[in-house]
Amino acid sequence: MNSIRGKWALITGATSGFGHATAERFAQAGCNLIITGRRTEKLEAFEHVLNEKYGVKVLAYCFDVRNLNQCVEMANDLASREIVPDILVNNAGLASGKDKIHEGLIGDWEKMIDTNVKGLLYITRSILPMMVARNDGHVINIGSVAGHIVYPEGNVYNATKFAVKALNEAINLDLAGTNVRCCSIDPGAAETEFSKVRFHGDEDKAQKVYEGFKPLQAEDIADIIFYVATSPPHVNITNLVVYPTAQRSAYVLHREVKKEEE
Ligand code: NDP
Ligand code: 8X3
Repeated sequence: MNSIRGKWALITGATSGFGHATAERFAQAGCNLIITGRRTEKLEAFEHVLNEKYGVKVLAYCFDVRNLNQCVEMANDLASREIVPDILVNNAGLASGKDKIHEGLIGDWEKMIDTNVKGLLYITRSILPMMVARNDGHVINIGSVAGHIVYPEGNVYNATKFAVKALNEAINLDLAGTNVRCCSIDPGAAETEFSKVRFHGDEDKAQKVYEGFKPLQAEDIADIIFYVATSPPHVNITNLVVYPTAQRSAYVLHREVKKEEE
């Protein structure tokens, strides 16, 4: 195992779900953290918890990854502190809406494209040059099984995650000859705030997504990210696809039917 104790990991979208669980997993292992998100209160409270509970150094940057200037400002601030992230987890992302393409909301599409594709690019373009200059680093992109197979009403979300898959491959190709590694971790159904966000805050609709089966938990993905981040420097895991056991594809999900409904 390649220890991450004392290293710096930058995790975008650490206020909930995968990002939050990953920050906690990394902190347990003694890794210093740079955490981001838009919800100030959550981010600052989490910064405090990580620092108090695990004794690691934590820097919190509250901003929207859709804002290029703010991505660059964070990178400049890190550079002024002489911090080069050893690990970048490009996690901030979302689905917004689930509609047939001819009924989709343009605002939802823009949110997803601007966050999942352009936001990931802005962060990568701001941080990767520092890694390349140091000839060391690890980029871990959170893609999705939605980037491998399109499902009905997934349309634009699918397209953004296909883009993440392409960019993950592109980063690996363009970094050939350096010691900077790049991996995409592509989960299936996982119970986080994802569905609540997708359905614009409708909790009932969100809960139904996970009825009748055991979905992936944020901690499952955090463990996988930790495994990838601690692999030896000569090992480059470029892609991992992970489904809950009840789900074998976007089209095959086994749900137990409740007795009273039979
Ligand atoms: P959550 O909604 O629980 O977490 C999303 C995180 O991203 C939050 O911390 C949120 O923070 C942050 N975020 C969203 N938009 C922005 C933005 N514009 N700027 C900055 N931060 C932002 O969902 P998950 O943990 O499930 O999602 C994390 C990633 O995993 C996403 O890329 C998602 O597409 C992907 N994924 C999720 C799956 C699932 O089933 N849950 C399966 C496969 C992939 P804040 O609101 O504070 O800004
Ligand atoms: C999230 C998983 O299957 O809802 O990326 O697209 S899915």
